[in-house]
Amino acid sequence: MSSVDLYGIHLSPPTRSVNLLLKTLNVESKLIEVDVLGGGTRTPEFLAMNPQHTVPVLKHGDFPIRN
Ligand SMILES: N[C@@H](CCC(=O)N[C@@H](CS)C(=O)NCC(=O)O)C(=O)O
Repeated sequence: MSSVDLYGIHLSPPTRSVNLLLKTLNVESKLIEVDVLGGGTRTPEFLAMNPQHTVPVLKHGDFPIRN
């Protein structure tokens, strides 16, 4: 499997949970820091990826996975 992008922030427990799972499953991933406190989840680009404006979001290619 090619690398996945994890959009999030270390301060976020849900981001850390997903990050731990990726590491446990040996899934190659890159953390893309989102400025959550500065409105980074409310930008048009982020809202297109996750209308619920929350991290974490996993992205594999163009396909976003959010909950
Ligand atoms: N349903 C999500 C919610 C995650 C969540 O609440 N993330 C917070 C940070 S810990 C967030 O992105 N807040 C930004 C916002 O609401 O704009 C989950 O449990 O994974």
